[in-house]
Amino acid sequence: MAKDNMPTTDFRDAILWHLTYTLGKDPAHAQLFDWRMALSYAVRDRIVDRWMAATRETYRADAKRVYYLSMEFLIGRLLEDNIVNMQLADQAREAIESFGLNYHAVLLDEPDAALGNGGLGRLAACFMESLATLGCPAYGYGIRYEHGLFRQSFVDGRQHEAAEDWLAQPYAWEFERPEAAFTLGFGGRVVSRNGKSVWEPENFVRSEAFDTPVIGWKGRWANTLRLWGGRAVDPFDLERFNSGDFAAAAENEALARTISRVLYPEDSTEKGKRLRLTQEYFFSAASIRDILRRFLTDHADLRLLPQKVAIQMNDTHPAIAGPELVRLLHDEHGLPFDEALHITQGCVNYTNHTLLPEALESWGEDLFASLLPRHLQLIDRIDDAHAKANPSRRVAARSDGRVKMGELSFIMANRVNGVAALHTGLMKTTVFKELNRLHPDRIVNETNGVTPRRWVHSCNPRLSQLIVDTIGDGWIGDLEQLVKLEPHVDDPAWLARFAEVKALNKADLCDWITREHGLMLNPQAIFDVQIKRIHEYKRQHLNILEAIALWQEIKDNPGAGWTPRVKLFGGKAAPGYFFAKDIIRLINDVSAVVNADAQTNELLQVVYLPNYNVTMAERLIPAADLSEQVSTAGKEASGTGNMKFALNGALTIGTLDGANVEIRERGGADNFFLFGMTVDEAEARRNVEAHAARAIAADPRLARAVEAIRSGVFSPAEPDRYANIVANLTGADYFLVASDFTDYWRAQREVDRAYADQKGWARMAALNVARSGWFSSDRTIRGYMADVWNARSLIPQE
Ligand code: NBG
Repeated sequence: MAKDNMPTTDFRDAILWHLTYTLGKDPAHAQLFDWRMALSYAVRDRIVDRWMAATRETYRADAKRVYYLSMEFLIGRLLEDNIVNMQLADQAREAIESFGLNYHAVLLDEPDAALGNGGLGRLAACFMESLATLGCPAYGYGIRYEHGLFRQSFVDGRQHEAAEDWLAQPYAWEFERPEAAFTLGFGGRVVSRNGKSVWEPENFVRSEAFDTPVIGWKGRWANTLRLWGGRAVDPFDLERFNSGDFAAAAENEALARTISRVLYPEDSTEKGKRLRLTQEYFFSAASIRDILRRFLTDHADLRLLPQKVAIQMNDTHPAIAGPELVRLLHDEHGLPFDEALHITQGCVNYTNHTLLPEALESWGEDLFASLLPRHLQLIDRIDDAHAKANPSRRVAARSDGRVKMGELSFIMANRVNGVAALHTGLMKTTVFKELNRLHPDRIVNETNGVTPRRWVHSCNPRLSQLIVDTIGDGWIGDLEQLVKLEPHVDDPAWLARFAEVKALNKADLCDWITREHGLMLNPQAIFDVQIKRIHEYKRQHLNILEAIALWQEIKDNPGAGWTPRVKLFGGKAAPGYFFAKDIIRLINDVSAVVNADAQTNELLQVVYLPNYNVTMAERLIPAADLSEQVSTAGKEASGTGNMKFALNGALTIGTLDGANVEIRERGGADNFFLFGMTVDEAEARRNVEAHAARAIAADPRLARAVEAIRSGVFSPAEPDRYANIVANLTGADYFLVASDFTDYWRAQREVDRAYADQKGWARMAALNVARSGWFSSDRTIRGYMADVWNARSLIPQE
């Protein structure tokens, strides 16, 4: 093969070409990495053509562009996604196998890009895919963290964190754009010059762009994910080097790079560090400049901005984008302040993802002023303008000595949205009650969704094939077509195939767990799965308490006809969240004791899989029978895992919280194991004196399970290891674990009975699949396009 053989239409040749000329490898010596990269480049070439066509079309149509600003994009692996969306799966597999390689091993060689913590980041990744699928011209903007979310392992049952380095190898999908860089200022002071306020920053950093194309289903449209990396303005001080101070010579570069070095691993917990605010300003300011630059290439009148630009702030992390845009329009482009504010408010929108008070960002004004002195002044003017227009009662972004990013985001936004119906309703009555009263049309609901390409079609090929065989493949791009499955659930032969898919998926998972962790699982058991970040409100400790109580009952009464169960856990705890880390350790301790009990281990196993990530979710979800969605009512904004499970034929045991409510409404109450208090009941319960102690006294099973933890049954070498958890469960118990336990136990036994009827179970699970088509992120994005962005698709409608 000679170099001028490229471009080629033959996919196999394209891989060989890249192996030779891009990677410089002789096929005879190529490693898995080389083959994976060569395959990725061959796929990428084809994506690039579509990408450029889409970009040209966006300019030609002078269409409104959507900008999705997010501190997190939890992407996972992209190779299979891209192959599938480009409809190259058969060609890619054939080509790779023709080289004597295992196709799956090549796909799995890719590092899992974890530039996010959990649901919020994964939602952003699903949204990017749906935006491309729908042909909505859009850009994702975020940070190119050198180290994504930490790698988790267990040492004596305890979480151990290690740095992750997805960029240790070159990343196949990105294009570096050294020309698209901005110099950003921090700190310094504001001076008055000719009656104008001028910010004189003290420090400067450069933002450098890295672009990843995001291809939609069937390759009909592609958008850009642009991630910023921090660079020094003067990377190297030759004078200091020459004088022998080698470390100091590179100091500027090291400091600048720190900005994009690590993802903050907190998730719905307290943050508030200077570096975090620096990161927030860094990526928001770079993105806003980029947006303005693009607008100004084709337009001169900045007043047209809201017609051409919709900016979505994914939670409050990019909230500084609002004041930054005001600053650029007013200070740098000379528009009057009121006009600058008005234009900005026409562009900016805000999604709220949590009501937990500890997760609502705010910054001490001294810290804020030391980093962003001009922005603090502008926030005061924004507050004043807002108060003047809404004189009834003052709600301000700056109050009590703090800058409150939720209030700021709301005041700056054209639309504010929640992520599930229940959550949106609660936003109106709790955190944004007063602002909602002032702006009753501003809050809208956009219930979350997930992309069916990754979360059914790719991760569950057997189920996908069965659905395709049954109703064709239209559902992959139009998930609501799944309703066409409904008549088939009463066909015994079809239902048997449906059950067979689950059985085979479970067998695959068992093999993998045996290979990776040396554990043998009972594939006949209910696979009961809780995978998500570890947080008190998500109540993994309720689940493990039930496991303890179940273990005790089985021991009391081994012959009572128990339905075998495997409880699988996965998830990371924020490194500084000690209670969550205790929960992890407790689950591991319980697992060690229960799995070693020969009297019960045919009937109950508890497994905590380390280092849960997107790839692991793709393995676990297709093999799950039962989806644990047990948060305290009112605390889980939406959940998206709950949707993935339902779509893959798992039944939910859950509370009336987040999107569970809508999943149950659509799937049918008969196909959902509901338990626990409602939001109002939970609120009322918290006011009952000693509610936890009462609940424990009223339920001997619960009392015995708590006592086992307290007395060290699972930590014999250190009986008081869980004193903290026990004190919480028997004391304040804000998340109402004790109060919901009895009903949870009841619902779990209903699960046992339902599962014992295998056909009945399969029917319920199939109904869940058929009725979950609404939870596609395509539907969600259509909602944003219509209600929030006023944006349209540029794919010609058939
Ligand atoms: C999370 C919520 C989830 C929700 C995702 C996506 C944060 C701050 N919030 O319930 O906890 O599904 O956002 O909306 O990560």
